[in-house]
Formats: sequence, structure tokens, C-alpha cells
Amino acid sequence: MSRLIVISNRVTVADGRPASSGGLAVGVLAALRETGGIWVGFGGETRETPSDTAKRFNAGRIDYATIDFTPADYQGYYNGFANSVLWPLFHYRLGLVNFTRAALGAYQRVNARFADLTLPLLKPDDTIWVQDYHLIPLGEELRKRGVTQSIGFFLHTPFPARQVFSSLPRHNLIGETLAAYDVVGFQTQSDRNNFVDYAVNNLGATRIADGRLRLGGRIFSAEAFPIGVDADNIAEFAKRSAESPSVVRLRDSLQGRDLMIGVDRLDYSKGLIERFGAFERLLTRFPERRKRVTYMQIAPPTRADVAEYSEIRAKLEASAGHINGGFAEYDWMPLRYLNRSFTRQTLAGFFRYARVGLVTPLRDGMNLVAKEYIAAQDPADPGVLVLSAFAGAAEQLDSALIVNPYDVDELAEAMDRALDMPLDERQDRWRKAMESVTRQDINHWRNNLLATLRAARIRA
Ligand code: ADQ
Repeated sequence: MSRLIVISNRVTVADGRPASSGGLAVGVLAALRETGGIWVGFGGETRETPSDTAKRFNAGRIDYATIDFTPADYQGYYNGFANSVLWPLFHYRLGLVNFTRAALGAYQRVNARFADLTLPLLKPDDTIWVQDYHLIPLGEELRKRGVTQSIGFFLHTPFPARQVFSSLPRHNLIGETLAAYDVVGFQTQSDRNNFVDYAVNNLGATRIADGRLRLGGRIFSAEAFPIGVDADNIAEFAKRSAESPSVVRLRDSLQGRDLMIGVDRLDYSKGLIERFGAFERLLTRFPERRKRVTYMQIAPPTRADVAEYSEIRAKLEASAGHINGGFAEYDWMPLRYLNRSFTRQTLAGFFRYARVGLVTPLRDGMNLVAKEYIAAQDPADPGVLVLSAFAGAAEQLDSALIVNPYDVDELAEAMDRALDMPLDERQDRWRKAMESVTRQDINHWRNNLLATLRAARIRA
């Protein structure tokens, strides 16, 4: 099997520490462990005079190559273009897009430098797999440098409707570069359809007989590969940690009250403001819930250098204070709000104990927490997943309680219904969801994607 070269914005070093909060790491580490290869990414430190070569090291049986950049380029690329333009754009938040030509320039320079420093690492029969919105032009930059190996791309975020994507100034400079890949992977069929619609109607791509696209003399395929979780492992962790000290402490602290749980990176796409509002509505509209339910929201901060992230953090702190100030009793705190990370084992134990899992993003590529919550449940007494219709996961987990997260009343009603759901209905809904989570797990995702990529290479 050919060696795999994974390239992503950051590498996650597999050194046994608590898992990173990002969704990308889990699948990539598993793929590299299986085939061997190198994970290439930013090393975490910027330098006024960056090094001419990637820094190589090995950890947890994985080979890494890290690249550094000037502070100005990295700022423009990461905080500027990737997280202040592409992220809000892909999550349908046009009002938050802060486009500057300078940031676009930094994004292009950083992608070119990724290509320059990756080039010497490559062998002729490598398979290259580029990850996510930070590195869209990288395939094109590698091709310009003569790379003929097969290159795949996977977008972890949604791909928006073409009217939204094409509102990006100079969108074709970004959009056209996707044709340099052999396979472009999306989370859902509707993301894939949005992209094809854009490629055909805005870029002039044509569909060829076998379903692939032709654009600017290149032929490539665009397909959906819904990402999954390591379902068997999560189920095992959850079962084992049911009696772990942290889960026992959590259980004791609740004194028999029902637990609703949310676990999200602190990001405006995750719908946390609306979710806090819905919890307040639950306590207002259904006063019998007071003192009988606790909502625990775990939300580790990310991207603190982008203004919108400090703003949402401040809003959530105010909202949490407002809810607890208004409803708490001397022996009951309705909302527990924690800005920190936990190990995967502990989270799995918390998920299993929670009666309700709240996954209500305003828009999300997939949302792995939804699948982790399902995988962690006790088959004899499963909890209920309340899931946003705008998470990619809703295409597969349609037996969850599906909600529109913008409707605070609908969300409050779903919480109320979930808390009272009879056992047979809970089991029925959970079984259907678990079947999908197990069948389309993380191994299925990467095997499918890599097999498609290798097949494209043979065809080429
Ligand atoms: P994210 O936006 O980061 O991922 P998500 O899919 O939910 O969102 O993945 C987050 C991961 O981090 C989960 O595995 C979760 O358990 C973990 N995590 C979150 N908070 C944590 C905490 N406090 N402690 C420990 N672990 C924590 C992006 C896209 C998603 C897409 C994934 C994968 O935005 O739409 O599903 O990539 O493609």
C-alpha cells in the first residue's frame, strides 16, 4: 500500500496527552497508523526568518514534518483569511466575513510555502491527502511544482450554496484550484451538490459521462464521504468509565437530577447562545423542570485572537450568569458552564450518564459530538439526542429529535420532550442511530476516501 502524506493546518502530536479538541485529529491519526507516512503541518511557532526545510520528528509511531512561517503571514492566513473569511462564509455567516486582499495574499503565500517545503518529502508512489479549508489551493501549488501523485482533498466544513460562496471577492481564485485534486471530498451529499452547482454554473465546469467534472483541462471527482467516529472504542470507553471517579463524582453531585450535556468548541457556529436561551425558556415555560434538571455545557475556547470569538465568550458568560442568577436555589445550580477540555474517556462517561445530548449548531460540517453521544449510550437505558437540522450529522441521524436551532421555543420543547421520553421510544430511536454510527464509522470514512483516491490514481 502506498505511503500516505497528510497535510493539514496543524499537526496533532500523538503523545498520549488528552486528545485535542479538534475533530480532524482522530481520523488522520488512525489512517497514518495503518499505512505509515508523514503528517505535515504548521509547527506552532512563527519566526521572522523561517527555516528553509520542514522539521522532522517521530512520536507515537507517527512521522511528522512541521513548517514555520513569518508572524505576519501566519496571522493573515490563519486568523485573517481562513478564520475571518472562509470559516464564516462556509457557515453561512456573511455578516461576519472580513475580507481583505492582504489576507488573501497571505493565504496564497502560506499555501505556496506549504507546497515548497512538502515537495522534498515526497516519493513517487505516495498518496497525498490535504485537509480542510485552510489549504484549498495547496493541490494546485503542488501541481505547479510538478507533483503527479494522486492528491485528495477533504473539506471538514459545509460547502455553502453557490450564491453564498460566490459572494467571496475573487472566489474563482479559490474555487478553481479544487480541480487540481483527483478527488474532492465533502461531508454530505448536499455539500457536494452545492459545490457541483457552483463549479458548473460559476466556473463553467462540465460533467463527463462517468460523473466526474472537467475544468480547465483537468478531470476530477467530487463526492460525499461523511466522517464518522471510532464507535466501538467510544462504546467501550463509556462502559468502562461509567464507574470512574469523575463520572461517580458527577453523578453524586447531581443528587438524582437529570443531566443534559453539550460539548462544543466555543464557536459562534455551534449555536450556544440560542441553546442557553432555550434552556432559560425551558425553565420559564415548564417550571416543573426547575430543580429537576441540570444542563452542563463544556466549551473549550478556540481562536481567541479573532474578535468574534472573544465576543461570543463574553456573551455566553453573561448569559450563564443571568440564567444561574435568575433560577438557582441554594441547593441547585441549573447551568454548569466549563471552559476546559477533558480526556476522551471522561467525555464518553459523561455522555453515557447524560439523559439528553444537545447538539444544536446553527451550521456544522458533520458534528462528531452527535455521533460520540450516540456511541456512548447504554443500550438498556439510552439517552436522547437533540440534533440541529443544520448539522451534517442530521442526514444520517434522522431518528434523533431534529430541531431548528434558531427557534428557541422549539428547542425548549424538544428538551422537555427528551427529558420525559419513554424507554421504548428512546431505545427505538437510539438503535436506528447506533446502526448508522457503527456502519459509517471512522474506518469506513477513511477507507472509502483513500480507496477512491487510489482508484483515481490507477485510472490516471
Ligand atoms: P469541530 O468544529 O471541532 O470539527 P466536532 O465535529 O464536534 O467539531 O468535533 C469536535 C471534537 O472535539 C469531538 O471529537 C469532541 O469530542 C472533541 N471535543 C470538543 N470539546 C472537547 C473538550 N472540552 N474536551 C475534549 N474533547 C472535546 C470540524 C467541523 C465539524 C466536523 C469535524 C470533523 O467543524 O463539522 O464534524 O471537523 O470533520
